[in-house]
Amino acid sequence: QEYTGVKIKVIEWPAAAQEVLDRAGFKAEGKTVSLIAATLRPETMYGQTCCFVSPSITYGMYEISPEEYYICTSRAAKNMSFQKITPVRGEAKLVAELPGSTMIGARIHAPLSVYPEVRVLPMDTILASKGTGVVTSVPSDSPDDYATVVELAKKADFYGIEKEWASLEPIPIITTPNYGDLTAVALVKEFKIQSPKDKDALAKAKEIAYKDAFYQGTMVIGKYKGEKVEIAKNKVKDDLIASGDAFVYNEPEGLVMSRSG
Ligand code: ZZB
Repeated sequence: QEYTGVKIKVIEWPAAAQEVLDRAGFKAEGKTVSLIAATLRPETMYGQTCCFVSPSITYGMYEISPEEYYICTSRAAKNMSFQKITPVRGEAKLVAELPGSTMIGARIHAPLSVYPEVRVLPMDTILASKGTGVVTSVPSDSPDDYATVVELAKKADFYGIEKEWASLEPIPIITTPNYGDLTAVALVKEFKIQSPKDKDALAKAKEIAYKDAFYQGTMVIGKYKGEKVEIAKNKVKDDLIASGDAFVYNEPEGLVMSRSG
């Protein structure tokens, strides 16, 4: 599986994460720290409204250069080390271990998003065995993301977040003849999805959302507005890579198969 690894820059940490980094002796001055979100939908990055981490996964912060640090699962860092992403083949230099729970509420900058600043929020359904364990949220086009932000906004206190962090409006990115310009919102309604735990319905909705956007979607935002998604997808990906905001991240085939059954 080929993902685009999108660099989501940390602007300010919440106290809990800051403490962990202080204890590790990490000095942030002059350094860029990014959460690395693995996505199959680079063309939707305009609509990022937050970035999800799992509260029950411990992430690693890895040194890519003295000025640049990536946050992802140790499994992903290992994979990256064999893809010329880390400086030494087979090695990923761990600087600190950050429990996902400590990062909730971080202020971040997601490249291309119409929202200049968004937050890190919790997603319980993230699999540690897939991608980087970091998921960027595009509620307009991902049913899982839309179901999750609705849940978070509804039970903000329970999740220990501010309601406003989960309340940014989904942004129209792609229009399709079947679902209009907020595909995920339409599908969550159609399948009567009530929560991020409605696994089967969400899996079906995701499948439809992928196909519908790819084969019938047209961009309604950004540099490739008016172009077919099929064409625009790789152009947006290439632009993100050229600007230094993303890189290609491959997931070893066999592992993906054995994990997803
Ligand atoms: C942004 C995005 C926008 C995504 C969209 C999807 C959609 P898949 O299809 O099962 O291979 N993802 C990535 N890693 C994880 C993880 N560890 N646990 C749970 N979800 C994860 O999954 C790939 C997609 O699932 C990725 O692409 C990511 O969300 C999420 F409009 O990134 B995506 C119809 C889907 N639309």
